[in-house]
Amino acid sequence: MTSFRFIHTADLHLDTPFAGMSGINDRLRRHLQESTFAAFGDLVDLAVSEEVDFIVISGDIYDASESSLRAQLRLKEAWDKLGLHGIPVYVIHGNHDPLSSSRQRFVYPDHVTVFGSRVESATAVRRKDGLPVAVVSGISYPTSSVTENTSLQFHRDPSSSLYHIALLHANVDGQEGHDVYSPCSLSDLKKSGYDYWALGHIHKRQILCEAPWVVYPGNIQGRSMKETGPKGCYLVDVNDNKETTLHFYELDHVRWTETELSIEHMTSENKCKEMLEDRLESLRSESGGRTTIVRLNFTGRGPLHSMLQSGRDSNELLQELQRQETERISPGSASILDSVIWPASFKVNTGLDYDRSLLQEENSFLGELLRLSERYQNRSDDLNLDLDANAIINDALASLMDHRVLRGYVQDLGEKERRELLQQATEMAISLLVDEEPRGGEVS
Ligand SMILES: [Mn+2]
Repeated sequence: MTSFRFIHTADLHLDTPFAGMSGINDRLRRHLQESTFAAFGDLVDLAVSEEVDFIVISGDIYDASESSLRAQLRLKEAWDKLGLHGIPVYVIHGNHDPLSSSRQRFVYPDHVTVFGSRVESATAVRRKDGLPVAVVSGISYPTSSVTENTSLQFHRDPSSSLYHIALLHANVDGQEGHDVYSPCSLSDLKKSGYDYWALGHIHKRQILCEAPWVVYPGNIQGRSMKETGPKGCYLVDVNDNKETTLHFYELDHVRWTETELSIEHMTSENKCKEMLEDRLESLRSESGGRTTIVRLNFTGRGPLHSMLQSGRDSNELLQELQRQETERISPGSASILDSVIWPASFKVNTGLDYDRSLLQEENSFLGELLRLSERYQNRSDDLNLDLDANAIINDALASLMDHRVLRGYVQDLGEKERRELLQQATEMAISLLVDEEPRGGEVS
């Protein structure tokens, strides 16, 4: 009878500053700055109410290696509460909070086990009867940058029949958007003989494998528009036969999300604003009271394209929506902060409403431009088919490649982003060129 349950979490990033949010109301800013702590507080409550046997935290507890005193005090409070309920915690440090960070003011209490810079193991017991149920192993980052494949240091103890859990802060199979620290492959992890790889580092929740379990729980609180959707932790149940079941619990207090709006049937600025307001209200009713930060993604073709593309008008429209939301949450208003839907930004992927095929056939600069763009967008994987389209694109990018900062940006673009960028550039060129020389009847 060796069933047990634990919480797997990672990337708490306590005290994330949420810098760079402009135009934001003070109360909302405080709510944001509190959100990493609030999510962690809910995690502690979940551990208590679900009576887990232990918690594993796979790195990046703090957002900054020079962690704030506030973050450390709040963490200590959480440890104390867990200690009071007899819940042990197993911790590794990641690239954001390596062992080398100098400002650790508190010694961790006895019920919190921190693994060092070589793989170490501990035996976890079931709380109700003290029966050993799992071997928990982990390795911390000594410094903020670990480029060695540390997963190779994990070897199952062949003499033990206990469930084996490995804590590792790593980028498995070189996932995009995160530094390639502690690089390793899924097959490295599979070979180790461990039953459950409790990963951290990649903030997107994902189960890479079920035999063995290889799991990124994601972070517990989204930190920017790059981290959309529900965020939380996994509650893991292991039964007597070591069969493992995962249940995801949402913990985030502020959710980042994107919503798409087509401008196809929008005939005026006022209509556009009404549709935006309607959308924000429906997001509010779906939010379950959770503060939501939303990016409004405009698509489709229509007369409002030019307005949205002009930075000035679209900025004013956004600011107007923000002003209305700020009024809802201003100190004098009765509404509660909990149901804020904050319109943070616009993403404009719209086009002019024109007959593209007619324009494309024109014997003009614009016609030529459209044909080129079309060829690049539709080119097949056989790049040889369209060498000159590629050459022209690369030519156009050459001056960016000479620029120290822009070069990095261009080189990091994936194929999909390149195509999106080209699509936007094409639409921008079309609206500029069409506005320049109105074509009778072709442009509405
Ligand atoms: Mn992280």
